[in-house]
Amino acid sequence: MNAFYTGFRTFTLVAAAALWMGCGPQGGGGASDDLKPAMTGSIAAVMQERGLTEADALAAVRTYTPTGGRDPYLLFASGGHAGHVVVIGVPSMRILKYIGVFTPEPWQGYGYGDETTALIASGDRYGKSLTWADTHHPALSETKGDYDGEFLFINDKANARIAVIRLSDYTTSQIVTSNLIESDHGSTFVTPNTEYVIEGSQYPAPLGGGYAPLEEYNDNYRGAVIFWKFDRASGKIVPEQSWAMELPPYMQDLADAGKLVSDGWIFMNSFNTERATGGTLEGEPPLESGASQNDMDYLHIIDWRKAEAVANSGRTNTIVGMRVIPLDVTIEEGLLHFVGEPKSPHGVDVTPDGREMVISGKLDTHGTVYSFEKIKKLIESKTYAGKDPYGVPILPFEESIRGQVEIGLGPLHTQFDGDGNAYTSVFIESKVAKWSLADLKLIEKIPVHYNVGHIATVEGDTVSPDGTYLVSMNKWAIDRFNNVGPLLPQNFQLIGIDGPQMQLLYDLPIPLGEPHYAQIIKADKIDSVEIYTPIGYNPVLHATDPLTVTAGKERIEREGDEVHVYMTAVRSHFTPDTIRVKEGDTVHLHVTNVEQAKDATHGFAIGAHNVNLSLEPGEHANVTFVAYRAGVYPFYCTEFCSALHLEMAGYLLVEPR
Ligand code: CUK
Ligand code: CUA
Repeated sequence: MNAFYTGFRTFTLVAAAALWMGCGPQGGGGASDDLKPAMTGSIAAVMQERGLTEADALAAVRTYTPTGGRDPYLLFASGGHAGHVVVIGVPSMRILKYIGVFTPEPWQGYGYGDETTALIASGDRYGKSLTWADTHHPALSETKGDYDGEFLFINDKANARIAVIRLSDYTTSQIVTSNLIESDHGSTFVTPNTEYVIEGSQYPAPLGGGYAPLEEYNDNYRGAVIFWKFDRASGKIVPEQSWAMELPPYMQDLADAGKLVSDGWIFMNSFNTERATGGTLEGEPPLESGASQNDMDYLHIIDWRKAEAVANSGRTNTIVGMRVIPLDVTIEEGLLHFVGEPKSPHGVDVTPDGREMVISGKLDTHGTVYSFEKIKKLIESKTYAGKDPYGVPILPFEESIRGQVEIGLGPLHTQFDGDGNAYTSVFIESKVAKWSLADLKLIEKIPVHYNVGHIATVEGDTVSPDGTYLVSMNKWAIDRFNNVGPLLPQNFQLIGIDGPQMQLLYDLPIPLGEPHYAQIIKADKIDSVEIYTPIGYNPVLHATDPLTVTAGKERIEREGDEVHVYMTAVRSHFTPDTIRVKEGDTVHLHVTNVEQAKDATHGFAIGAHNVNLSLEPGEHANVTFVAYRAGVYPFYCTEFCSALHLEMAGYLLVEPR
C-alpha cells in the first residue's frame, strides 16, 4: 500500500508533466513560448496560476480519465426525489446514465410508450397515479454475498414500492408495491443469494391501508417487513411467493442481511420505541423529542429461514393479498428477538465476515459492535433481559456486544474495506471516520462538505470489499459550488482510501434529488448489451415484440376508428412518413428501429400529443394516442442521428370528421 502510494506521488509529477503536452489552454500545436520551459515548470505554472496545491494535482491525476478511457468501478446511486437511479463512473465521477425507474425519464422515452407507461402505473397506490418517488437504497443482486452484476433493486420510501432493474440493458423491468404498508425504509436489501428482496416499513400505520384513530396507535398501528421472493431465472419478484411479518409499532429503520456465519438472519434497527405520535397543537411533544426519550431502542433480529418455513406452513393471515405472519405466531415460534441499541440508532451494517453488526446512534458518540455468535447463544439459551410490551423477548445488551468504538458526534452508516477497517459517516461533525475493527480504535477522520449521510466503499457491503475508494454522500453543499439559487445540489465527494491517509479527490454536484445510498461495483462484473439483437426487442417485454416491424413490411391498417401504424426508423427516414387519420381515431403506433449500429438511436416525437419515444438500435416500441383534434402535426426524430437528421420527419394529418 505504502509503496503504491509513494509510487503514485512520484508518478504524479511525471504524469502531470506529460499532461502538459495537450491540456494547457495554449497546449497542442500552437503552444506559446512561455509554456515551453522545463515541463515540470509548466505544470507548476498552471498549478500556481490556478492556485492548486500538490494534493490538488495528485487528486486531479488520480481521477482524470483521458478520452475513451474507462472507469474500473460503477456507482449506482439513488436519484432521490427524481425517482431515478444515477450511474456514475469511479474514480472519474462522470455521470453515465440516469435510469428511469418510478417516474418518467423523457430522454429514454421511459413512461411515454404503452409498455413503460403501464410499468410505471403498476406502482400506483390505491389506483392513484404517482409522479414522484423518494428513492433511497439501491441494492445490487448478490451471489454468495458478493455482487453478481445482474440486477439492481431500489425502494421508494414515500410510496412503499420496490423496483427491479435489469443490468443486461440498464432498464427497469418491474415495480411491485403492497398496500400492507404505507412507507418503507429498511429496503432494499437482499439476502446473500438474492433469495429475497427485503422491504421494511418505516412509519407504522394500520396494516392493509385501513383507518384507525391515532389514539389507537399502540393497538392498531403496526410495522411490517415484507420478504419479496426473487426469481432469478425470470428476473422478476414473484408476489404470490412473497410474505411478510407483522412488527410492533416502532419505527423500523435500516436493515442488513446476515452473510456467511449469519446467513439466514436479518438485522433491522428501529427508533421511537417510545411510540410517540407527535401532536404539537394538541399539547403533546413533537415526534422528534417524544421519540428520543429512551436510552435504547431495539435492534430487530429475525431468523428469516425459520420465518420462511412458518410462512409456508400457512400460519399466516392474508392482508391485501399478502401472507403475513402475525406477531403472536412470530413470538411463539421465536422468529424475532430484540436487543437494545443506544440513542436514536440509525443504520445497521454487517461486517464482511458476517460475524458482527455495527450500529451507530445519532445521539451517541459510539459505534456499537454486536457479536452474532453471542446473540445466537443468548437466543438458544433463552437468556432474556425482559420483554417488550408486545411480548417480544429482549436480549441483554452487555452480553450481546463485543465492544464500542468512540467515533464522534452523530455517527450514522458504516462501510468496510478489505483490510479490516471500517468507515463511519459522522453527520454532526461532517466527517468520515476510519477505525479498526480488530481493536475498535479510531484511526483517522477526514472532513467532508457537508452533513454526510451514507457512504459507499467499493463493494463495501459484500463479503469481499475492495477498499480503494469511498464516496461520501453529503446532504449539504453550502459553499462548494457556484451559486445557483437557494436550492443547492447535493455533494458526492470521492475519497481515496488506499493510501496511508484518506485523501479527498473530487466533488461531484448531484442536482436531481437527495440521493441516500449508493453501491459501487467492479465494472467488469456487468455484462450489458450495446445494441438489441435480433431487431425488434422490447425492453419491458424482455423479448422480441410480437408487433415488430421489419423493413419492407411497413403498413397502415384501419379497423373502425382504430388505426395501426407499423413503422420502421433508419437513418434518416421513417417509413411511412405520412399518416392520415380522422379526428377522434385511436392511433396505435408500432415503431422498430431497424439499425444495428452502436449508438444509432432515433427518437420519435409528435407535438401536442405527448408522444415521445426513444428507439435504441434494434428496439421496438408501441404507443397509443387519440387524434383528438383536426390539424396537421409534424413528427420528427429527436436524436441528432445523421447529417440529414432534420429531414427525418413526416406528417400526422388529422382530417376533420
Ligand atoms: S437513510 Cu438517508 S442518510 Cu434513508 Cu439510508 Cu441514513
Ligand atoms: Cu433519427 Cu435524427
